[in-house]
Amino acid sequence: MPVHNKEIADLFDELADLLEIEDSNPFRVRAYRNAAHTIRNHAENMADLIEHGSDLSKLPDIGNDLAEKIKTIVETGRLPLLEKVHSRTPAALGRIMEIRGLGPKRVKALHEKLKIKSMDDLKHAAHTGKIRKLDGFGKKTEQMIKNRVKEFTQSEERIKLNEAEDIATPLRAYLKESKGIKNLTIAGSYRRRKETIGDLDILVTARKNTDVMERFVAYDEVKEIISQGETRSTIRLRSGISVDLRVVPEESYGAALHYFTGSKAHNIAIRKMALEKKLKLNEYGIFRGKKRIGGNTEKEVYAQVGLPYIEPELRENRGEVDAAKENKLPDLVTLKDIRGDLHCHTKATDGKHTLKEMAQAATKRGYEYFSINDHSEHMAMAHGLSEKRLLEQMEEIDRLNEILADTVILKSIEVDILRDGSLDLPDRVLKELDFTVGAVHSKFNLSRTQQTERILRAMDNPYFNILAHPTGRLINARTAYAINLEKIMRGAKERGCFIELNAHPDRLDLTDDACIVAKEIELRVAISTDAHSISGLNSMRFGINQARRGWLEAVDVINCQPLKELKRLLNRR
Ligand code: DGT
Ligand code: CA
Ligand code: CA
Repeated sequence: MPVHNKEIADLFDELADLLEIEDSNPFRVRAYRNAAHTIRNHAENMADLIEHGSDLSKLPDIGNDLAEKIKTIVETGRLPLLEKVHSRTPAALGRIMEIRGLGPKRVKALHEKLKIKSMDDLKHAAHTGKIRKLDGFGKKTEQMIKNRVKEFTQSEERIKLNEAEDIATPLRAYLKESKGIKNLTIAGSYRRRKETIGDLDILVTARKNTDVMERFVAYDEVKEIISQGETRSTIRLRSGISVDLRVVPEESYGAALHYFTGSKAHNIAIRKMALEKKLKLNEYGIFRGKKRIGGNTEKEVYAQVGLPYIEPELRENRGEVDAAKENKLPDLVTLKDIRGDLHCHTKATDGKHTLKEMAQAATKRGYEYFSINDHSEHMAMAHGLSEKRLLEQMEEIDRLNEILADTVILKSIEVDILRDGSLDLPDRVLKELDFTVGAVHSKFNLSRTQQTERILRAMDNPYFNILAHPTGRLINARTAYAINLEKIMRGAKERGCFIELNAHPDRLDLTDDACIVAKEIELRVAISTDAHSISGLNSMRFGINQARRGWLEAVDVINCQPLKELKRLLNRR
């Protein structure tokens, strides 16, 4: 089994964390972190490079010593130095340090004073009131630890949709090579495009002589075969995720697809409708008595219970069955409906590509318009745009707009919402832009009321247009800050502002439920990628997935409108 770059990078990151807890030389810690970053983001596999005799020490941040270590990992799967460190400092401490707010010093104190060696030890110490008694800790920290440990253990089990795709795509290609394969669909929450996935559910139809089951359990990435049968097997992959494979007869494909796509609650609602019609519905088909009356396609399943086809993203039993009965299903937004991106960064701040490169990429995607929203100067980060540099960027946009025939670049900024709700650029600058995107990047710990008021104050500014990543959450990494989102959404609607659905797969901020609320109160949404590079523009499809789960139609999305209409919407004056 070839070792993946991610696995190598994870080992170096863990080493850096543990060394940091041990108070090791900061340069050494940094060196391992940088190496991890390089390896993680390198396009070619380290294993392949070594096999082809490439000199790894030529890579950025990799010296001879690190090149040797990488070689050892590729050859043996082990990093001996890390094992040595484990004998002094338990591995779990590295994971504990991922709890936001606990730095290396405090993790060290927890280890030394309370003998904490695992997440469970930490949980126990927090729940028995031991942590608050330590120097440098208090009741608040103890409560924070209790909450975070809970989140942490819950989030561990589900992976983000983009991570699931990275795992599913090569597996799908591999299985497709099997003998006699006909259909193959990844069903379950993956097909419903949920933001996180518990496990993968693969459904296959194949000819009798197929070897798909044998191939499945022999996949290179298998860590453990949990069960193996003729029509159903389950494996766990090295990444930790489990995968179910079911092989069904051709004529059951639609019924099985419906069943294994779920959700369970949706299935139960549909099965109830079948029962009311004295029909039986299961994964093999839809039956009247013993007679099969459908099940080849999902459409047949729905038709037999008297419903139109329901898109997978809607199948959560959140009103879609009633809407289908009344023929009031939404006409869900698609990627094709998107006419532009309203949140992108360039090299001028923390992006990777130039304005021109980003503009060309937008044109290539067929966008009618797109905007540049670099950070403003006062945001707590390096290279924010000063007023002067922003004006220069605006001039460059004017020049580019003269030569770019197909895509209009809109002038914008990601303006920072300060503690008191004021914006970090003066109105005289903001008014020169086509529109603004505003966001919270600091003071996440305000009370719910204060945070809500802060954002409403910001939207009082007549130059504020779109609230970016409204809750600040990072999936599996950072919970939303405390806000009354509905109040903010109603406030946005009253003021003529809009709300962003940030399409980055780490954010997907708004949630699907929040999109449903936005639609209810008729607040329109901007689906934006927050791209920091050309490839970042590709995240749009994740935003579309989430918007569809949130029942949004093209009319609900401002960047599905033609430029003229968009400009009208963004003009509050
Ligand atoms: P996940 O894996 O937690 O992200 O969510 P799902 O929806 O993929 O759930 P999973 O993998 O447990 O099951 C896949 C589908 O199989 C599920 O969406 C619906 C169907 N299913 C599983 N168990 C039941 C059940 O007890 N009753 C019914 N009606 N359907 C079920
Ligand atoms: Ca699943
Ligand atoms: Ca499953």
